[in-house]
Amino acid sequence: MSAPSLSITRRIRSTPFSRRVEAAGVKAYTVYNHMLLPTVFESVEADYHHLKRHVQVWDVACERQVEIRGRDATRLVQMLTPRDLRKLSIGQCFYVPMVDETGGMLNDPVLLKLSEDRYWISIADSDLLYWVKGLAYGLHWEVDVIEPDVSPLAVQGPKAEDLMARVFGEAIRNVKFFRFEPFEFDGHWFNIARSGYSKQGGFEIYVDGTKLGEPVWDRLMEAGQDLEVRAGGPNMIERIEGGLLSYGSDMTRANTPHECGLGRFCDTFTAIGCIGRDALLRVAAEGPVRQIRGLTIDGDGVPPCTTPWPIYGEEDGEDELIGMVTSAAWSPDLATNVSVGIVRMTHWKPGTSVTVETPAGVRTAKVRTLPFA
Ligand code: THG
Repeated sequence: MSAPSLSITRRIRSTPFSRRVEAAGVKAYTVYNHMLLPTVFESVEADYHHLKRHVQVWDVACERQVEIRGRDATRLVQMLTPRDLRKLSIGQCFYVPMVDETGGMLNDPVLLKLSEDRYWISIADSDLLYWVKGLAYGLHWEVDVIEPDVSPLAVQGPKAEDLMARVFGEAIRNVKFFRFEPFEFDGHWFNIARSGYSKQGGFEIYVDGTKLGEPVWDRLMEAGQDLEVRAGGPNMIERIEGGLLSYGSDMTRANTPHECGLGRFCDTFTAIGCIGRDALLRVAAEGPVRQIRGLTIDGDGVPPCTTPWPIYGEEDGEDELIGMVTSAAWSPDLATNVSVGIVRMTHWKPGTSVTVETPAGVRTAKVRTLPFA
């Protein structure tokens, strides 16, 4: 069976780095925020090993920014999330659940505070722009809500800091986790954060405009030759090992942040003004009845999870449906299948034995804590 290919048209937006990504031999894309997101260069496993040893440059332009600017910007951003934003300072990033009026997850972006009246919401895969624009219009508040021409380029892996220091200077080493600062490139200033969708460490360059995309890419590739720099992308195996969640896969509008294990990013009692606050107060106090967990699945490598796989557990001597697996991959380093799923509280204790109905057959599995590694 040959893998189907993707019909690319204008609707599936290219990025300032797309020509370089193709020249680097991209083998697979996914679509994220209506934009190309490269996922495989050599193979998922080879890319995984390389990411954990060296350094990669990722076209993550699909992490689009929703910019909120104006006198009421802070008030509007606080409406979107149960995380208390009074603790967010200029130059800082927060990972924030964003919820609707029922407390359902709309997105799980990284929020950047650029100034007292200006924010970037670096979104996951959902059309958050329309929700925010609708609110701003309906409230008649003094804010502009736009998608600026900003394209993140991630540099990830254990050698990321050395590579970044060569291109942007030694001062990059002083940028702390989830902080950002402007750095100069050919007379232009880019915000650079220590962040990214891997657990291997690294940075994200918010490349402003389209013109400089290829020059930045080229400079990183030239400077990193002896570091074995390569093109890469968010890696399914590494992100599951690291317990990084994927909106649309591991969580949807049907889940509260607490079910997603994102309760530590919620201050529901003090987040006054948050749209979903009333709905979340009860679950924040009582806790959820199902929650995201890791699961190791026995046997050989399972195929990717494209529709949820049922999880069964024993209850009063009978096998009952107690959850579903939403992402899975074979982990070469852990020598088992690692997966993410949502599990009912009766079975969510780490170490609990369950069975998972995978396309490769029914498998025994064990509930684990996230992250795996
Ligand atoms: N970087 C930026 N934008 C993004 C992502 C990113 N937008 C889309 C997507 N990724 C949003 N989802 C996540 C998920 C996890 C993290 C960041 C964005 C993350 N989590 C860390 C963790 O869970 O260990 C740290 C969270 C913390 O401690 O604050 O980094 O990757 N720009």
